[in-house]
Amino acid sequence: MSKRILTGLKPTGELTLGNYIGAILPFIEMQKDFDDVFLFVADLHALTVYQDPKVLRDRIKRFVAMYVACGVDPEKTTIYIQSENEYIPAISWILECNTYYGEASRMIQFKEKSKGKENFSVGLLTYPVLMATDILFCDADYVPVGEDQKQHVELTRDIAERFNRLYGETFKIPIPYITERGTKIKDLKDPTKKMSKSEENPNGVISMYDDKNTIIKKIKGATTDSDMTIKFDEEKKPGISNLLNIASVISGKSIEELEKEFADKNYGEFKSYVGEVTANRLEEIQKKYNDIIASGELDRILDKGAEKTRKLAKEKFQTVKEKVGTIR
Ligand code: ATP
Ligand code: LTN
Repeated sequence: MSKRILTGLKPTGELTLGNYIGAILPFIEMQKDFDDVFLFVADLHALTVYQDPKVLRDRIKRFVAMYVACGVDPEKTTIYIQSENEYIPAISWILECNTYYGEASRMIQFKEKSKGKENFSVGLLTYPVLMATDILFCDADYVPVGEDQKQHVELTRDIAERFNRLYGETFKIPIPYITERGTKIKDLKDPTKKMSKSEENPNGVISMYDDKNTIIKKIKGATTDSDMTIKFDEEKKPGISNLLNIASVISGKSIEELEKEFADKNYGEFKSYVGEVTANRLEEIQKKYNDIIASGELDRILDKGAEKTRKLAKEKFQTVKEKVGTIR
């Protein structure tokens, strides 16, 4: 029986090399093995923190074009924008009424993003319920996400199980599919934290839109230790280990092969290599990206995705309404 996989990324900043390696590439691999795949732009999730409306509007389309440029096949994958589906927030309200305040407030991401702040939005608290709706409206089987999102998929399972118990079989119980492959890409300037698209210092983050010189310069400037050996050791050598991770994914060589290849080379030579392979890969992707933008194909892809997913969400909304009794 065919299984459905689904994932989304939120447009809170421009896509980074971290998103590419940690989320987009694993998704592309799964695209080969599954024949029913959904990928969307979680723009409603981005609104939980303020976004400049003009920037957000353009960025949503940039995300879609970048998905395709990276290798997501629009003929195979259903690509859509979350906010174009008005049934999603409608279902989400009903699920919110079946979620406990205690469980939502225990989410690690909520605790981290609200810590020390007085005025954060209620949306930051209900964020995982909207995510649950993204997953449940279309009966997704597997949800590929990074380790940080696993707790949200577990909450989704709890909400779905509770709803099914109370109102009868309505939702499929999804399974989180952790895609990290041991590669959490770190910030180049501070290799103890993850490379993040909403990070303010651009020098530690490689954007998917950076040009060749910028990428080479950023990698040259990456923080490394004062030792001289190119060895993978995340604790003692987080900077070099991060560069080894990047180089390994991009070049397709194993970490051990790279360690051998650079055994008697210095950090400068190694950084030049990592900069070169990374810049070449992003240059290829950017060429495709420009072609897609110029082709005018995006609207066709998105219309198709919206039509298919709205139909599914409308049916699920109808079922949910019948189950809870809000129906004439
Ligand atoms: P934000 O800065 O707004 O929190 P982010 O760049 O950290 O955003 P998310 O939108 O939360 O990323 O994540 C999108 C997907 O990319 C998730 O599946 C997440 O696990 C993955 N991801 C994000 N950053 C990295 C990283 N540095 N290395 C590997 N995977 C990552
Ligand atoms: N919360 C996720 C983005 C996201 C998502 C989803 C991922 C929103 N809805 C549904 C998987 C399934 C994030 O921050 N990466």
